[in-house]
Amino acid sequence: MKRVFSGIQPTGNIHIGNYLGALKQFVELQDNSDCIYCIVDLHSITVPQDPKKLRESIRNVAALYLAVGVDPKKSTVFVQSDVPGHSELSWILTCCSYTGELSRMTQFKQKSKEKESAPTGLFMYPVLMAADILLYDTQIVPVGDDQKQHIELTRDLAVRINGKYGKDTLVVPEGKYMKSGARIMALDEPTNKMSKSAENEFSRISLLDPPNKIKKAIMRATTDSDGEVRFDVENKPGISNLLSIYSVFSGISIEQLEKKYQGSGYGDFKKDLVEVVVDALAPIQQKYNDVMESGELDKILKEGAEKAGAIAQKTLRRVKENFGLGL
Ligand code: ATP
Ligand code: LTN
Repeated sequence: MKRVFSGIQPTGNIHIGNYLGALKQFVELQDNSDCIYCIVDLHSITVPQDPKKLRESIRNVAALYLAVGVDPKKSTVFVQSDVPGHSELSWILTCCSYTGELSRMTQFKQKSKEKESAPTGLFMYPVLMAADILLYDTQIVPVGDDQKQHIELTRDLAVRINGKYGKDTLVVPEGKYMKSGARIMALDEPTNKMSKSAENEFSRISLLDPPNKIKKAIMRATTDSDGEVRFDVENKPGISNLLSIYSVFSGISIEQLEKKYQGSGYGDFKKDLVEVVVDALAPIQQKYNDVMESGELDKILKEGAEKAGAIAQKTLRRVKENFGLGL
């Protein structure tokens, strides 16, 4: 079975972009792969976090993993900072990375805004992500489109290290992206990706949003003025984004949707979309409440960390051996 690894930051507000780009793949892969899913709390402290809120958010993301269908009997679910190997391998990889390649990372450039006071953690973020992946001899990494550059860096680091320290030092992974849903755009500004951290809460639909909030976000979503429900990302980014969301949640193709709403204007289309999204999220919200009430979460995460920790130890032993580190 192929080894799969992915992670989501516990920064709150997991939205339908995270779900359609990443989480949905987590669930699909777990029947025929050996999946490890992580809550990457060390990544989230690259920007300041409130300790109490962070701890809450970690449990919130873990519960959402289970709520969307990640099954702890099939997959390993754990919190990154519970396995010390992530930080350890991260240092070894740091010493094999170049400041030039890290400076070119789009996410770093966007988030640091070239400020002197940009946190060093933001700069090192992709190396820690590479460590997460390489620590488990991962072959497949299901992620959204925006992570492509980080996956490429991970591959470059693995190939570079294998060239210098022996070809069996690290497994070179591959990214896996959804055909549709890999990049859901913000509802208010459909040329930006939907984001957890955007200020306007109506720019996204979070998985735990109540129906009236979902309705407001969709009815307010930015569209164009020609009134035609047609998929055309270049000229009609707003409607195209809503069509993608409608299509992946309902399973109806975009062409069929275009036909269905021919001549009917945006109002009806949006009203139906509200219903589709509310219906799709209702069972997830129900399961989330069940998981939170069950009191099983801590046990699942503890067992997950033990399982992940054992795999991590094996990889680290091999890497350190090849680097000549330790006794
Ligand atoms: P933010 O949305 O605040 O920028 P993020 O991108 O850091 O947060 P993560 O929690 O790190 O979000 O991402 C989790 C997963 O969701 C990643 O695989 C990422 O590629 C995916 N993802 C994030 N935003 C979108 C989006 N708008 N469309 C599709 N996938 C997305
Ligand atoms: N950088 C990712 C989150 C992340 C991740 C990982 C994803 C951290 N480590 C390892 C896949 C594999 C993001 O989506 N912002």
